[in-house]
Amino acid sequence: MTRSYRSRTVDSRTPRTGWARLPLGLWLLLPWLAATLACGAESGGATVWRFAIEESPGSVQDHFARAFAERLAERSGGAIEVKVYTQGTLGTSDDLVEQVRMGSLQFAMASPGHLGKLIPEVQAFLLHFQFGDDPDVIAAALADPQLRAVVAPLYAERELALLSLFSEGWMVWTANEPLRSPADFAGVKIRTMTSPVLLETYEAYGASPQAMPYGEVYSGLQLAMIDAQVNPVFAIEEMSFYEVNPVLTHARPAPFVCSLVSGRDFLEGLPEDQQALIREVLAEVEAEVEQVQRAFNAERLEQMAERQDDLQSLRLDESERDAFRALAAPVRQAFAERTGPRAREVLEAITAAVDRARGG
Ligand code: 6CS
Repeated sequence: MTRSYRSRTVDSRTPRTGWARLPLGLWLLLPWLAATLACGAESGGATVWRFAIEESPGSVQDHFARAFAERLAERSGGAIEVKVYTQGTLGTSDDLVEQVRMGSLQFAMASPGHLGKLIPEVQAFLLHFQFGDDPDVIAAALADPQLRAVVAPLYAERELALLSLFSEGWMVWTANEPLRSPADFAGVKIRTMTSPVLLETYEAYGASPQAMPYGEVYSGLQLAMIDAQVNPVFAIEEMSFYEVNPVLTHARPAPFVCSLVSGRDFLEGLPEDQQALIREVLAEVEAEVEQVQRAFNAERLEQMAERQDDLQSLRLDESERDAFRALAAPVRQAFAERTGPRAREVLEAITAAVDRARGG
């Protein structure tokens, strides 16, 4: 069905005053600039929204953003255009979130793995061994409206609207040696995302974790500034980490959880029909992306094995996982005590969503 959507942006043909005539010119431009930043730009009559992802072309986030863009364009009859900016184009994950908060970017992928400094409570999604092992349960738990209702206000208080929460597959450890036991982690410089709970988790395993942006990980491994890193299989392939870190250990400690955000004021300022269209499209794309991430993670493991002769892929058994599970439990406890009642509320909401997803 094609619908018509009225653009809310200020007409881009607004008379422009030459820069030579500043400061008067700057004053005349300010209302136009403010409206453009808040609502997106306009191109050939279409409203243009900017959507930045943390990953490269061909990634899970890329699929999500492009499916979102295509459906919005189609169902708005071309009135809405979404421009996708891939990894590194507009800065690091932290930069993207700041741009959304400021209104210069309308949508961004914002992984809790990098959001912990801004919203400490969302680090609840990073704790190990809490979702169980069933991908259907994980997907259903992350889609659970009651869980999202607990988490969304934390985003809103930081000028963000939580639009989606989804899994990109199991986190997998890569290194030059197998990481079968906590003893194997002793002194290993493992790169993590920047949320503090991740550092604490790997410290508990005996490692020497280091936080760094995604775009620096390959060179960090290549130059031996770090020894290991952790990411889903599709990312290990797309970022070529396996070339310099060919031993993959599958401990299934946690899914990679991602959130999609927009600016709170941007979203609330949109007409009802546009907000409804966004939500309708997101529901479809989320369901599709769960299948896409499973396919990407399965296929790319095979592709890496074909390309890299020394690739090893090890799956930990339950007793091996138990050793990590035991060390992860106090990290959860400390997080709950230190981060406060709302973090405990998120933890309880995750547990309840997992129970509901299991049919409990
Ligand atoms: O490790 C990271 O920083 C990133 N990993 C993935 C799979 N997505 C986004 C995030 O920035």
